[in-house]
Amino acid sequence: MAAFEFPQDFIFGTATASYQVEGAAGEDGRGMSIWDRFSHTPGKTLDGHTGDVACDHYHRVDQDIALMKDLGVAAYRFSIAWPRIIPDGDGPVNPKGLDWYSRLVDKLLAAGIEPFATMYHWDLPQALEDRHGGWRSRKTPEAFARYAATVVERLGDRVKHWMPLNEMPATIVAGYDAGFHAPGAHESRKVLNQIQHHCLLAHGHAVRAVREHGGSGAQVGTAHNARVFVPVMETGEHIAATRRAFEHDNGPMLEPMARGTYPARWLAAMGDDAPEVAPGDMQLIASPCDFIGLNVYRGLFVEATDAESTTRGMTVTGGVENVAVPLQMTPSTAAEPDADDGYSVLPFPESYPRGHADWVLFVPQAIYWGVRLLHECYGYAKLYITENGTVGKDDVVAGRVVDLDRVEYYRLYLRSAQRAVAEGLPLAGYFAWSLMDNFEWSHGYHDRFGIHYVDFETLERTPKLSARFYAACIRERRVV
Ligand code: BGP
Repeated sequence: MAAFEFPQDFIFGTATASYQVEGAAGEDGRGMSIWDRFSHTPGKTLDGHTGDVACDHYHRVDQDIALMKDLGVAAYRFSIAWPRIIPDGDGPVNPKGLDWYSRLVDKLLAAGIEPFATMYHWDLPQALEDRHGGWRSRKTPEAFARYAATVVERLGDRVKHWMPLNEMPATIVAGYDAGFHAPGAHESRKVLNQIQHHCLLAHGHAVRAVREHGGSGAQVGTAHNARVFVPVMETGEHIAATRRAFEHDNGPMLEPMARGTYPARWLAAMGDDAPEVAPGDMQLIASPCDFIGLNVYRGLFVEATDAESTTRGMTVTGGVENVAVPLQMTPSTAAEPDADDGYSVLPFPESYPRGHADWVLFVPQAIYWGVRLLHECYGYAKLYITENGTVGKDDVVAGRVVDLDRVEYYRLYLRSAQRAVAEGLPLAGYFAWSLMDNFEWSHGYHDRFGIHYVDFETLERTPKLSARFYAACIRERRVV
């Protein structure tokens, strides 16, 4: 048997998100999103970059599907822009917006590529932010419920995989606490916890919308950036400590979705800042999912400590001020761990290998451990890696991008995915982030994550070496 093999039914895909690639910001009745406002506000993105044009995926979608065919991917994860569907968030539906995604889905299916649709990848209609305070208000999950039902009703005959909210922690913490994402707010702990609750409610509404309107075979699960912890060495005590770190850090979001409760300890730590919960909320939030998607770029190393040990103080939980790892890495909404939790998160040495951005630390084991811990701690019976990739400098030399750093990243992370499969963990597929270089949020077009290079002057796409590498892995169904 060949080394690092994947089973025949393992899904290899690639991913993008609406605001990062589509462009066509003012076309076909699209409303304004909080990312339009934010990126057009001076000082919010590097060099004032915006997603007005982005990769022009909106007009070049045929070409992009051809790139996917060349890769041989079986699935494409894209996101639907809420402001294209319901331009002011909760008013009239814009048929032209729905039509565009309907055509996209048809084209994908004609190319033999399975559509995986994300309902929300951070581009909230600006009108909801202006009128209700966005995710601060319960009106937003209510509006989201209607939006989710609208897209599932229209596309659910053909789209069988749905992901409600991409990376809720990014919305909550990067958007409303640290402020380096739209809407760029800095809210109190109390407000943040309420925002978290509203995002979870939206998730629950979306799960119900898929059940109600999704037709037969519809599957739903969130694309979550659980904070992944990795034992510094794979011995019993460090693995146990890693599990404690994982549950402590991720519990405030994963426990409600998986079990319908907030962790008792988290509620106690939050005291008066705990979210207000209406009757029926927790049941809605815990509407059973078919899978969970994990967006994973790096992990954090954990070691077991005894209560006396003082390697702590380098914890990465809590507010942004406490972050001892590079910013631009979404902090969690957990409370500080206690000394007697018996684990410590190790600081990264300055010389630790990483991508061309501080936060993309090369921790390939994060895939294996992320999958294993989600499965073991929260009972998820099916998982996808919904995003994985790295940022490179990506120089074009004689028409080629020889991104050996990205190739090596993918080789190691894919081996880690294969380990999960080989050990019998229920990992069903993997999506490379991203199909092409795109608008990397506050870093604009500076941070390139694509396996295709995009010249942002001409919008020409060029496969990087990593695209050829990924295509070869897919073709041979093993890490080559
Ligand atoms: C994705 C974004 C990517 C990248 C990533 C970061 O969902 O669309 O462009 O920014 O998240 O992940 P994290 O928030 O875990 O740092």
